[in-house]
Amino acid sequence: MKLVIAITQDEDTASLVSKLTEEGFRVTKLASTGGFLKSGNTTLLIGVDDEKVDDLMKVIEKVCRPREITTAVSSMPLVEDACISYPYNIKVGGATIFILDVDRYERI
Ligand code: 2BA
Repeated sequence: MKLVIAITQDEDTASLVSKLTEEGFRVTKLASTGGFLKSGNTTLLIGVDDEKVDDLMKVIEKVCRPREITTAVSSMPLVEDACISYPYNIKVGGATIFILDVDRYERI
């Protein structure tokens, strides 16, 4: 068994969770925050049999799409309490995925 941790954009979460549930995957949804943009994203925990991992990846690839986001980045302070913010385009991926081996899985 594998634990798939998928960090996704909030915009894709509702459709992804619905599609995964529809396809028979069990999902836990956590609200999370990206360290770089400091804005909300969603972390999904999905426990899945080894042979189902490829099917799961296909669903994630189908629903989650990369987006270019314009964000304000603050420069180094010029003088005390004053700094300049400037717009910056950044490409956020459709999903960041970690796949871990599960030693033991129990539902009690
Ligand atoms: P954030 O940390 O808010 O990052 C959002 C996007 O900003 C990233 O998209 C990437 O394009 C850019 N970015 C992140 N760190 C950067 C850096 N040090 N320098 C330049 N650009 C940077 P993604 O790579 O698609 O990541 C989307 C979200 O997935 C991240 O949100 C973070 O929450 C998570 N993530 C990505 N890689 C991770 C990792 N290795 N470990 C844990 N979480 C990760």
